[in-house]
Amino acid sequence: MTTLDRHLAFSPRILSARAAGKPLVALESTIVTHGMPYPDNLETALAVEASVRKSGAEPATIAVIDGVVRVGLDESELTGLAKAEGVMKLSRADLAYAVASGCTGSTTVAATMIAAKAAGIAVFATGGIGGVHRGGETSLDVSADLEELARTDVIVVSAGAKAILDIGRTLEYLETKGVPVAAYRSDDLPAFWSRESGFPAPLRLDSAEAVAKFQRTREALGIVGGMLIANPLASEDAIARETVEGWIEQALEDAARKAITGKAVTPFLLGRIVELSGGRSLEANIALIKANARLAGEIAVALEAA
Ligand code: PSU
Ligand code: MN
Repeated sequence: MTTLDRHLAFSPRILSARAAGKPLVALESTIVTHGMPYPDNLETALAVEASVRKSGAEPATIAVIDGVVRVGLDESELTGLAKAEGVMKLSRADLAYAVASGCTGSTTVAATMIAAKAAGIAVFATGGIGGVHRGGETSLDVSADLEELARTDVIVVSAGAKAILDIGRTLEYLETKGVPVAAYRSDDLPAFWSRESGFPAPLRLDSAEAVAKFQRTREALGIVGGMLIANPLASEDAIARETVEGWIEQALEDAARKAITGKAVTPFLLGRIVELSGGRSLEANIALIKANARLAGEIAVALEAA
């Protein structure tokens, strides 16, 4: 029993899924509170849960509510988070602070990985991980998501790293930390809204079973830490890299002019790009997180059999 256990609360649905031996998939909540506007955030959160169920797994959306790490939220709790303003965006540094202080906060990739590990959940779906920001070599703005992937044993399914980042340096960081990065059914590393980032994927895996076998082999060899499965968005939902790049450059300029820093950077850029794209980036973001949830469910099912 870890010391986190008394701070973890499982929803009734998660408890019965567990009792029935159903595989679980963790979902994060920062995408709900800071990643998308209301009501798209709520509709997406519910659709993403449905995607996990289609694969035969049970979704466990994670958030801190009144100082308790909640594993599995019901619709009214998700609605509360989706409408809430000023909710904390929690990462490794402040997850325990929120619990100790009785706060409510959403969990980023890093914090969701910590909670998933504590809850015994091996697979987690998100949209795109955080990484090294453009100019990160001077600003030192590097997401805590990368360090978490290095140390916490959870398989993270995403559409790669967000295109607003410096993808090359993000890959270098992951390589240094020994984090496997595998594109799903592609030779290219996707870049969130686009199918390609301009970088080849370090590894390629073509089935959920292959992901499960790779993970079980890592465990057998005593290799700890997470891995990133980068799932490219379907062609019909993806946006061309050149199109996205224009919006990103404009959003970055606006962020610099407004002197946006720290945790506020990623939510600002995502929100600004939704405006600049006339909602197209949001549609792609919704499609990619649903696809990632579906794949994560398949991987969770395959892991049980591997
Ligand atoms: N994926 C999305 N939208 C998001 C995120 C992921 O489609 O908003 C969130 C995740 O919670 C991720 C965070 O951990 O963005 C990265 O924030 P930062 O760059 O501040 O580490
Ligand atoms: Mn940052």
